[in-house]
Amino acid sequence: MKRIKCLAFAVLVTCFYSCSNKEFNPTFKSDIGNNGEWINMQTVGKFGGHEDEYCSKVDSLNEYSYGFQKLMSEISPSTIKKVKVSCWVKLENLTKITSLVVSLDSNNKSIFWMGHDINKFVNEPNKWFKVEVVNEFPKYKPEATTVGIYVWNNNKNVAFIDDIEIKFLEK
Ligand SMILES: [Ca+2]
Repeated sequence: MKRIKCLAFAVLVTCFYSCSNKEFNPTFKSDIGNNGEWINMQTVGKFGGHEDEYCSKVDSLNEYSYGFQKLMSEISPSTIKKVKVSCWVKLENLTKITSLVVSLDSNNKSIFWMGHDINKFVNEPNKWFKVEVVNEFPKYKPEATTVGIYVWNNNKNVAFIDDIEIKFLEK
């Protein structure tokens, strides 16, 4: 009886793992400072981050925050339909618009570009707020297309960015 129970448990565990493997949602998280997927790391410093000292700062010198850049075929060989992005932001000035950008480039040509106004997620200056956006991608060639995700202070606003989390979805 005990052996049957063990066997049943093993089958259950195997099923759980194989079932969960079918779920496709590669996630990239960063509390900053670990790997090569992240660009513009020169903007990162001890500026008083969301949950620790470190975050990325954009200002009149740095227009683009730390962000994510990767070839789509390195994320998945199958087509990704959607991306969910969240990050934490702190703004000094709420009157200047700052954007969270999601873009696809194919052979140095833009095939998708969306600049989300992050100010509408922020109620007070100099406090951390969470920004969440979803984008649907157009058709693209995974082996020739690069995704880019970052904050752009097109108005030279001072903004702090931390804890970018990216989920790619098949549907
Ligand atoms: Ca941080």
